[in-house]
Amino acid sequence: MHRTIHIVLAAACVASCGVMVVRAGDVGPRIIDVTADADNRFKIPKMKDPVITMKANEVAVLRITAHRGGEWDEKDGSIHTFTINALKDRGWNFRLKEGTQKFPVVAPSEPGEYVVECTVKCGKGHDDMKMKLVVTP
Ligand SMILES: [Cu+2]
Repeated sequence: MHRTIHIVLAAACVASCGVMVVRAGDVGPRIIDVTADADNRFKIPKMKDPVITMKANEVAVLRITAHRGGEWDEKDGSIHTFTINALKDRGWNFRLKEGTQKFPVVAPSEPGEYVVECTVKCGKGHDDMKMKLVVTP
């Protein structure tokens, strides 16, 4: 009798733990890939005009891969930035080094369109180095 109960409890534990492991993978923050490329453009795989779409207050991780253009910031070696002026004070201002870096972000609570720009004078095309963040309700 006792043994039966123990086996049932153990089975229940294994089952629920298994479910939790699967769920933990599902609810992790979304990873958003962006490239700040050597031709001084932002790029997102499979998008002609790169746009990031997030829900208001969504938590995500930006995974930005940067490649050096013609010029860079001599002071700290940053080759581009990923900057949203309207959200700078909420952390949306990342100085990029060659390679891939991850940045946790929280979308603003105000839906709308936000312009992403590069603030490092990175060479030809720098003035047009922009993309969009669209925040949906
Ligand atoms: Cu740039």
